[in-house]
Amino acid sequence: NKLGPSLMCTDLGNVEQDIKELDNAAVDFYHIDVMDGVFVPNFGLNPDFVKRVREITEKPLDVHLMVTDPSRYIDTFAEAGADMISIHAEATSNLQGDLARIQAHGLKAGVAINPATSLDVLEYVYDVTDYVVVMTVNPGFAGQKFIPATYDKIQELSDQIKKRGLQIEIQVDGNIGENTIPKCKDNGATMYIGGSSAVYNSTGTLKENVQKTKQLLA
Ligand code: S6P
Ligand code: MG
Repeated sequence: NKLGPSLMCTDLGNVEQDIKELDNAAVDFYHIDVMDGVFVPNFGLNPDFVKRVREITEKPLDVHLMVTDPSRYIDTFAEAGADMISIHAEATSNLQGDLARIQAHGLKAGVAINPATSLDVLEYVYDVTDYVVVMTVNPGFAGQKFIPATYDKIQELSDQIKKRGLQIEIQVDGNIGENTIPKCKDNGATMYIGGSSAVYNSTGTLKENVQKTKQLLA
C-alpha cells in the first residue's frame, strides 16, 4: 500500500524543506490538488507549482484535477511534470477520450468519483483506467469528515476489479487517517492520500506522522 502526502496541506512557505523531509521519510508519491473555483468552490495548486515540485523530488507526482472540462489542461499538466493525472467523471463529457489522452502522454490515468457518484460510470472505461480515486469526502477542502457510505464503494470496486482480472489501483482521498485507514485497507484500497488527518498535523513531525501512517498501511 502506498502513501502520498497531499501538498495542498503543506506550509507554502516551506515547500522545499517539507518535501525533502517527506522524501526522507520514504513517502511513495505526492498528491497535488488542482481546483478551478467552478467544479469545486475553492482554488488549488497549479502547473507552475507542479513544475517547481518536479525540480525538488523524483517521486511520482499525482495530479488530481478538480476542474470542469479537464481535457483543456491535460497537456499542460503532462508538460509540467505529472506522472499520474486523475480527472472527475462528473466534470467531463468525454471520459474515455480524456483518459486515453492522459495515457497517450505515457502517464497513468485516474478516474475520480465523488461520494454520490456510482461506480457505473466506470463500466466502459476500465481498459483506459490505471487508478480510481474514490473520494471519501466531497472535494474542495481539507479537514472534512469521512463519508461512511464510501466504505462499501471501495469494497464493490475492489470486487469489480478482481472479477475482471484487472490491475487497477484504488486511491482513497479525504480524511484518511488512523480512524479510517483500517477499514479502507480491509475493503481493498491501495493508495492513500495523507492530508491534515495523517501527515500535516501537530501530533508529530512530518517524518513521525509518515512513519506512523506507513505502519498502519503495512
Ligand atoms: C480535497 C482534496 C484532498 C485533500 C485531502 C486532505 O478536495 O482532493 O486531496 O487535500 O483530502 O486530507 P484531509 O485529511 O485533510 O481530509
Ligand atoms: Mg485530492
